[in-house]
Amino acid sequence: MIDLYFWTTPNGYKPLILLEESQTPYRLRPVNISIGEQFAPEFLKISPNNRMPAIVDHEPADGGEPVSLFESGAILWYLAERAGRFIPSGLRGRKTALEWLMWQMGGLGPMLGQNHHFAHYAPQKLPYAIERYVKESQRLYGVLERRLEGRAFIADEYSVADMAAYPWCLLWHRQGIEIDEFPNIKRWLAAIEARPAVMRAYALGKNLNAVPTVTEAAKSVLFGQGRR
Ligand SMILES: N[C@@H](CCC(=O)N[C@@H](CS)C(=O)NCC(=O)O)C(=O)O
Repeated sequence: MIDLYFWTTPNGYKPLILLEESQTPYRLRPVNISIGEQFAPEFLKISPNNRMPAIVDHEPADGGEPVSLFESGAILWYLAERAGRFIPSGLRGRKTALEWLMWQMGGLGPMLGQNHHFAHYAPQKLPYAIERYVKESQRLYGVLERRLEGRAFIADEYSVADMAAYPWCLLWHRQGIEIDEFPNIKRWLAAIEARPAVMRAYALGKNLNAVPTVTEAAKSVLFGQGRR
């Protein structure tokens, strides 16, 4: 059994998609980051970075004590290895899934996160910051568009790399992106959106929380945290 510490944001959906795809038994443990539940001492023991998602695996493969993990990329990789699915086999397929997973974690996710911040949440509209992150987002969409040319998925089969990038690219309309300029991404988004496991994951999320995470009240919880 896996406990998934989750809220309805792109990073949260990544492991939820994998758990649904692999039909791994799990319990959803909501962490409402809009009201500060990420600072609960019990949660910080699992996720010292005060961010969700995080998991606890109560039945790790080595038969030992429960294992906890934070960082969505590490969680995806761990759960995929545990399920024996969604990491291509062979040295080359495996390295491709890993490099695009790292690309999402180190590039696409953080840049789109800053894009959202400056375009939608910052108290001042700072043209330089908005333009910088929209342009960087467009560059990254260009990289993904070229990668998907002649390929159904990011690696040669549906993998953790797709599960990492999809929840972020799904929000293209909030990122200064014209999706018609990226036909391969548009086709890839539609293919993933139609997967029953992905539909189940988003239905679960909507059921848990239909309100946007970054409300006016949430801004003071989420932004400007500084050193605690
Ligand atoms: N690199 C981390 C980022 C996780 C992250 O930023 N989570 C956000 C929501 S998307 C969060 O929990 N924020 C709570 C906070 O800012 O206090 C991952 O991929 O897991």
